[in-house]
Amino acid sequence: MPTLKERLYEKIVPHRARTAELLKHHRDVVIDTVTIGQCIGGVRDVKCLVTDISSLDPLEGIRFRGMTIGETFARLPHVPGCEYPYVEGFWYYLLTGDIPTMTETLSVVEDFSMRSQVPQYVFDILRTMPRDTHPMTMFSTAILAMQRESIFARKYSEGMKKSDYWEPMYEDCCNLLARLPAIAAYIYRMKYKSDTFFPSGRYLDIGGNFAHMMGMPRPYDDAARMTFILHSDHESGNVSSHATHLVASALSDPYYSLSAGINGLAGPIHGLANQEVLRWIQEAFHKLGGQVPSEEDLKNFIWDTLNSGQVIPGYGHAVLRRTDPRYTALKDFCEKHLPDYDLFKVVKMIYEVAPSILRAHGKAKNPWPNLDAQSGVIHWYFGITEYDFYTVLFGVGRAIGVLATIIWDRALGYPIERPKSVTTDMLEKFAAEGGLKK
Ligand code: HAX
Repeated sequence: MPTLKERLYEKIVPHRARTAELLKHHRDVVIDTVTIGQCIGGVRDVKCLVTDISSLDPLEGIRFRGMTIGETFARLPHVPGCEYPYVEGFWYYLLTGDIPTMTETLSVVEDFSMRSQVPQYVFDILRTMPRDTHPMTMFSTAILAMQRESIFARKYSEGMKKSDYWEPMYEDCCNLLARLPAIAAYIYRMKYKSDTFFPSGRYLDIGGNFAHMMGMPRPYDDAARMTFILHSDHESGNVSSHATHLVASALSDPYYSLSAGINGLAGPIHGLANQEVLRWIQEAFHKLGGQVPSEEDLKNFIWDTLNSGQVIPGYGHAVLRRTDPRYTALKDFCEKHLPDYDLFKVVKMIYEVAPSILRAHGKAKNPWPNLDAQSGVIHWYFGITEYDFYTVLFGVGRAIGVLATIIWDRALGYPIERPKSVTTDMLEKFAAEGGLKK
């Protein structure tokens, strides 16, 4: 008698053929308002989400509330003597669409400083986890563990008008955001720095305090500000943002919602790609006996990766069709601070050769790099070579955008999210009847 698992596999094989047939011959058949290709293919390009926090053009890239990356960096108040703006001012801007004055920015710095104390039980929980637990699992667990602090959950159970939902959401989101840098730094120092810690520095902004708690010299504070701002959001359709919004739509509080988003970010073709880039480059170094690869070596290595059925991490994108301007912004930082660093030279060499190889390979719709191709080298340069930590840094940044989004979701009373599913039988029926060709 076949086991359940064997029986399942017998079903999977012919079903795969049905799905492939639908995609090959009936991709453009319209069912209601979407095509069969969109229905099976991860809802690509379907406009069914609203966010004012950021927008994404396939050719231009990201805008934060209408401003390009360059404008965002230039126009928001800067930490005195630093190249990049206050993360707190960026939070103010994302929430309101108004560029804050220095006084308004500093009031958020002070407010966050008051909220930043992480409850001791969070550290205790982290300490009970096996030390080889992935840092993203630790990060997500720490966020979820704080759910008992939720003001939204308490007020909802006490009874609250829908028009008031945004207010405890705001409180929860500020509390959560203010604590994330300390949690991230704690995970790093506990896991990789023999349990040594630097207590939070009062009166420091998020970027400065994070660098301090990580034990990093300047200009890592600026690298942190830049990293957090660039990773904040990429319109709300990406996995981590959408997951956060989706879970929040059930009126789950921000702790449940962000933890879900962070779990999505931990996928290797989403946020974890930044660790994959460094793992992959190190593999190249290792294969070539520790040498910086020549262009020819690198080309062969890229082809080997593709021919073994793996993706080139840091390249391709579901929406973008050009080099990600976040990649360019990170590259500008490297050109200024680490122009002669070997690893940066390799990253640049990959940029020279990978797009034409991906074009020749013929699968990826976008052969250009995304931000993950460039972010890890900065942290590596500052001595954070434990690349499985990189996605946590992404997560601190991503929280800024997605928490701003879910405050607005509640303010505008967006309903619970509930797309409609169809069966493969139904799709085949649409295909047989021809649907409406797009
Ligand atoms: N290397 C090799 N193959 C690639 C590729 C890459 N970098 N990018 C896309 N492809 C392949 C896809 O796997 C897909 O193959 P199948 O038809 O066999 O499934 C095909 O090309 C078409 O894919 P696509 O339409 O161009 O891309 P998707 O929208 O399906 O996926 C991804 C977009 C970003 C997931 C994809 O480009 C990828 O896996 N890139 C490498 C991982 C990566 O860098 N991820 C980070 C993206 C940015 C981000 O979210 N950061 O958090």
